[in-house]
Amino acid sequence: MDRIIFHVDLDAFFASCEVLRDPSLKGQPVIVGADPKEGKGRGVVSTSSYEARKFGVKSGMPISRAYKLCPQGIYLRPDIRYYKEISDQIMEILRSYADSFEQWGIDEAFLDVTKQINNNISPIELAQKIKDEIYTKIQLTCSIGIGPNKQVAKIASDFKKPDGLTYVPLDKVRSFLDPLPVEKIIGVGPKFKKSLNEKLNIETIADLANYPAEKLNKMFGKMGIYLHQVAHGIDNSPVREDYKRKSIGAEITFDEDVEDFKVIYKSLELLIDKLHKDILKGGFLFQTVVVKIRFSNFSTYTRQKRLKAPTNDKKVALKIGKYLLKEFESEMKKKRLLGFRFTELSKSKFIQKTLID
Ligand code: TTP
Ligand code: MG
Repeated sequence: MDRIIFHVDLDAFFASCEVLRDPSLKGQPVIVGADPKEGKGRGVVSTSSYEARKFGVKSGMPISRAYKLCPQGIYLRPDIRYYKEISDQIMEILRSYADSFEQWGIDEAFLDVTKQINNNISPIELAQKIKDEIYTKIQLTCSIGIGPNKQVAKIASDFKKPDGLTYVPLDKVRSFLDPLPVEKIIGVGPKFKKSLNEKLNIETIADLANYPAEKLNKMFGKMGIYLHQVAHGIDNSPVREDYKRKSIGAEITFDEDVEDFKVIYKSLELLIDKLHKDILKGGFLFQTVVVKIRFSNFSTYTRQKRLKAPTNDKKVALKIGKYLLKEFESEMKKKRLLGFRFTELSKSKFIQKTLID
């Protein structure tokens, strides 16, 4: 069956998050990365705002070079934890639109939306709706590529940036891909590109499509065949969430540092209650639980336990959560923060109703 796949990529993500936190940076050349130390700094540029890109600043470039190109830039160190928080909020919005969902790095995701499209809503309208919701709720822009598979969707999202929307329907795939350089394909890194360019004289995706598949197979094995297919617009890889890397968690920072451990246990119950709803809503099982406790002097401890088998039983979570916190009970210091996390998630094949009840 024909699929409709979206690839969503946030624009200048780290830099846009910084502008979100400090709106006075809007419209300025913001460069996130190592400290430039007035041109003597080591390290590289993580990313930069589109205003900074006009000066030639690029991700991965030495920060000293960026400083030469754009000395008037606003240079900031990365705050990954903050970017991750924003990313989580965006991913939650995206996930709610997808039949299946796959996060790809901190600011990208694939959505299989095949079942969402009908006479009432076209792919472009749905993509616009997603862009609008992200802009209204988070005030960030993204670029969306739409195609019949992941490779085409990903290449399409990069086609027009920032704030782009590119739809490549099935019958336009070949004419869209043909003129693009081969390195646009996911999986063709700088080394691979070099050998395609230099050994085989393959520069564009059309060159790759026209190259005999057997020869590519001989040279690069299965990868050669796969790339040949991609060049013909074929990519059957599914949009599939990597549950193992996913986790559902939250933290409470107390308004006032807490002395009584009973309050800690009560807060644990509240946290687990709330998070467990998301476990059920997503149809997840968990196999590991993690607790985190921070004292008023900021010393922080995490403890985790892996279960013998995956479950979605809330009582088990609570029991283990309390067990893991027990060693801190006799600690006299005041408590500042409590966290809880379900990890090593998997999908339950059927909702285990008895357990939920
Ligand atoms: P990208 O999506 O590649 O870049 P971007 O979001 O900054 O810009 P674009 O509008 O072109 O999508 O990467 C996402 C984030 O990952 C980026 O904001 C910073 C980080 N990153 C690095 O730290 N180093 C790098 O070399 C790259 C490419 C990205
Ligand atoms: Mg991006």
